[in-house]
Amino acid sequence: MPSELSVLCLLLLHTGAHGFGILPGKALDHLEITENAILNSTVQVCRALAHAEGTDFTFPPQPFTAEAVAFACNAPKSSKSFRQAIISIIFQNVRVDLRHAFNASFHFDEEMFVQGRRIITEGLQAVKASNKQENFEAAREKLGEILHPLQDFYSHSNWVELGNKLPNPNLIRSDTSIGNIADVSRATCRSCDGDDCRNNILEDIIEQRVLTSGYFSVVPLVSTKPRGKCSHGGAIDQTSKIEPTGGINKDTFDSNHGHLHTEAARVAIAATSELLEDVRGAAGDRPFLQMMGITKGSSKTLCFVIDTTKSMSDDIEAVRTVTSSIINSEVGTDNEPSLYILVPFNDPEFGPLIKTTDSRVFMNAINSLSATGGEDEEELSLSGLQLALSGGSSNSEIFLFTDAPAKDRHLRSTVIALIERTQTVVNFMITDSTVTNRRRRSGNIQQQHREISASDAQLYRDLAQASGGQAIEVTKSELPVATSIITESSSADMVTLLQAARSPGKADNFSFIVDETVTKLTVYITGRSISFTLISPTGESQQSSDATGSLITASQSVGNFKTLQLKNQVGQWEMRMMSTNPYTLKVMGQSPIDFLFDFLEAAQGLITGFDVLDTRPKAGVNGSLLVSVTGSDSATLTEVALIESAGSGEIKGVVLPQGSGNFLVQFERIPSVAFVVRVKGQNVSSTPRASVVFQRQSPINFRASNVTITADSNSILVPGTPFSVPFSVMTSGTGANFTIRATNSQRFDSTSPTSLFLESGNSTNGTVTLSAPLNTPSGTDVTLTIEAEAPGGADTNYIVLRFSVVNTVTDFTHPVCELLSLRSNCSENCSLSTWALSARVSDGAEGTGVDRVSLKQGNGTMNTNLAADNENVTLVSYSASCCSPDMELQVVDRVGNVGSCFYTLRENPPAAISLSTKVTQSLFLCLSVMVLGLHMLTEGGVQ
Ligand SMILES: *[C@@H]1O[C@H](CO)[C@@H](O)[C@H](O)[C@H]1NC(C)=O
Ligand SMILES: *[C@@H]1O[C@H](CO)[C@@H](O)[C@H](O)[C@H]1NC(C)=O
Ligand SMILES: *[C@@H]1O[C@H](CO)[C@@H](O)[C@H](O)[C@H]1NC(C)=O
Ligand SMILES: *[C@@H]1O[C@H](CO)[C@@H](O)[C@H](O)[C@H]1NC(C)=O
Ligand SMILES: *[C@@H]1O[C@H](CO)[C@@H](O)[C@H](O)[C@H]1NC(C)=O
Ligand SMILES: [Ca+2]
Ligand SMILES: [Ca+2]
Ligand SMILES: [Ca+2]
Repeated sequence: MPSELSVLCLLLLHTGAHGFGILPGKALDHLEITENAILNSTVQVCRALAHAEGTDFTFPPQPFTAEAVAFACNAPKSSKSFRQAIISIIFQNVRVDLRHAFNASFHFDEEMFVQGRRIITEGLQAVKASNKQENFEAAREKLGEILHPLQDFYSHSNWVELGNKLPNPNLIRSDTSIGNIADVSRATCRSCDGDDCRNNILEDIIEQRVLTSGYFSVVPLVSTKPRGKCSHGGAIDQTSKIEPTGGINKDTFDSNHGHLHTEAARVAIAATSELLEDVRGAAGDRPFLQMMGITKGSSKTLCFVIDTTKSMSDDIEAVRTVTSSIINSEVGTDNEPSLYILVPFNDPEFGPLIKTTDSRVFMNAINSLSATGGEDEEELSLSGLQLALSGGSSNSEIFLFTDAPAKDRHLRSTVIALIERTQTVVNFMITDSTVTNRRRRSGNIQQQHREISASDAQLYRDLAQASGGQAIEVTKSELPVATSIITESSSADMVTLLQAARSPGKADNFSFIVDETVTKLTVYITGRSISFTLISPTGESQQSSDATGSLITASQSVGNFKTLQLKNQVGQWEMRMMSTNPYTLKVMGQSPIDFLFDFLEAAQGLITGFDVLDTRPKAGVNGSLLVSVTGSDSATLTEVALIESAGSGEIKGVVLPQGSGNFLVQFERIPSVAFVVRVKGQNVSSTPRASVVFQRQSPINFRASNVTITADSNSILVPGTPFSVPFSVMTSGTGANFTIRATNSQRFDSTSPTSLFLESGNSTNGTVTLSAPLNTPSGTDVTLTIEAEAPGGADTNYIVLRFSVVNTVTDFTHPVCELLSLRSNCSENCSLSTWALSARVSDGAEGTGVDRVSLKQGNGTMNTNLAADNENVTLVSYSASCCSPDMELQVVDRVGNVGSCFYTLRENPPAAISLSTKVTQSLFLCLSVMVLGLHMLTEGGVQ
């Protein structure tokens, strides 16, 4: 055992973070186990891809961090979305303890092996189906949920006690035996107390390799534990006080089987890696990385929502021009968008949402748009926007083009809910429409301008402002310029330094801090006749009317929209706005350092921990945020404040570092009015300039509410089967009849109450029923927003839920290969000779069919084609140099069952010991030491 290595890892950990204290209990360890496995798997995939693409790969230093892994994957701009993906997976994992605390199947308690495995395998099918439809957000959520029981198996069952050193591969398969499960009537444990609990599992159970797990209940006296069965153990488990006393869990070092905690955690990491490997096999390497938020290029999404009604032909032409210019200038550069989304809307139709990673597919979709129909003068703009917000990626930016008022104004609060929850910025490109009338009598052609009315435009302005975006109002002829200014400046590493709006307008002073990492400092202003004075950190000033000053290096103005490029000067700037017209002001720059955050809610009851909110936080009472600093492993937060959007009131939180760049921030009070989140921090840079002070702000404006909504349901919808989502609503304000709205992004048939009477402090229940049509493809994503609105709209809250549609899977076996021929004429000098094989791959008569065949190992050339006589058979031909004597095919069917076929020229194929496995082994050791510093459970020892 290379013990120096273990010592090194331990030291690194001690100097680093101390785990994720905000999520006490077993959450802590699920978090570490999950993060370690994700970092490991991602490194493996990036290494394999680099190898396949013939590029260099350098392992990041250990212990791995998301930053370092994104860098090693040659995707430094993805570090923020990678962090976000990891956090999202972990939150869903941790949530299982809060949502399903007493459901034994989710924790492999009470010998619920079959039920626990069903949760994993059905969830795994959903993950694979979602990935296939590129619904990565849904895939991540489900992935997090199923990793929880998978990891618990190793702590709660006797798998490790049976001497197993490797994961149980049958937990991620549905057609095999899980093992020899103890009969319900078979005794498995004897009573024990303290140290003698090491040997409380009956000898015959161990000798015959019988699987069992502990019973668990927090209710005293009433116990469902059958005679002779093991208990979970620990202070709050009441079953462990009943014969046979004691327990077998390995959640912490203090647990009854705490001496096996490290071993259990080690196997849980390996099991997590194995499941991730299966997901990777089904998805393919690039889509797997996309699920993890790692993409080539800039990792930004280019999302257009476009009105395609009759008067829009000029606008569509402008979008075409801008798109082709973005594609021509950015494809192949590291500023290339990694995802393209297009949502057309018309009246009465809207959609479909087109999502692609291929710029040509996107360009073709835009080229095929034409301006027709639309009937009356209002169009379904918010329906289109709702679809884009539901199907797009979080933390991104949307551009909506229209010249008409929204016909679907009733979606206003739904759209705001989705903006807040996905933290997406929406920019509106509003043009006046020109109606050409031919006046027959005079023969003149008259042009009539129809400007969108002030109140109609106000809805778009309000939505833009809520999201921190711009509502740009220009003529059709100005649109191309305005669009290119705003889209071409968008980049994944643009950070917001300041965002503010005043409506009605009033004179006000704003300040922002520019740090050394910021470049391309840009100010965006919307509003009419705006005047201001800009003051630099050195006290220099320049007025808006002054074209010769040195602070503004370039400026452009079109319609109500103005941008200024500022001289790069580090320090605190000031912007004195003089206007009394409404305006928005936004200051952005490029910098790797940014932040992510989620609102948290402390769990009530026996299980302690924090859950991420899918709703608005509670107004006027205390609340918490999880803030993650991205783009630097050495940055730390010094201040987090909630700033009132309309004024200057602010509430500062208490910042508690949690390690891995995460911070728990606790606020005494969440404002009752709209607010933004602002962070300040320090980055210790390696350059001589010792430390950088930075400030960032969320562009999105958030609101809190006196209404709470909770909902809990399965997250998988089966087409053709009605699906119920029970929810409850409560208000701490005055009782009244609340309006209830339930909208889903797929226009599935749905029923829900339209109003509920709420008594103050008492919760009221309701149910939404959704039905997906029978022909809905597996992996379809649906977002359901349930809203509750107080009379007159004085207060609103909502919950945003995501479901996956998954058809019942009956194909559980992977495709198989049959070798047709293998020819070799290898000579002494392997580089001068070649070998070749051909094989047929099929998925059997009952199977869903071969979806993908790829080369997993081997340096040769592979070709595949469908058999002429049978389209269910794929023929593979392969040829390689004799220096590359091994080859492995990965074969995947349409529901994601993954198989592999290995062929070799060697007579005694070696157990693959290569450099890579050695590296993996050392990592493994390191991780097993890492978990020593952590706990699977609190001392309370909740399952
Ligand atoms: C919540 O209730 C308090 C007191 O009743 C009130 O002052 C506040 O404005 C309400 N907040 C919201 C968001 O409605
Ligand atoms: C709430 O609505 C119900 C049924 O529509 C009505 O009978 C009741 O009077 C309403 N209550 C209030 C406080 O408005
Ligand atoms: C809440 O509901 C319970 C049971 O329905 C009832 O006894 C109680 O009076 C209600 N509380 C209020 C404040 O209306
Ligand atoms: C509301 O639903 C919850 C959870 O499903 C249930 O425990 C509670 O009894 C229900 N309340 C009423 C008043 O029906
Ligand atoms: C890392 O991932 C590889 C491949 O995905 C796997 O074989 C290995 O066991 C993993 N290592 C650990 C420590 O889980
Ligand atoms: Ca129109
Ligand atoms: Ca219309
Ligand atoms: Ca199959």
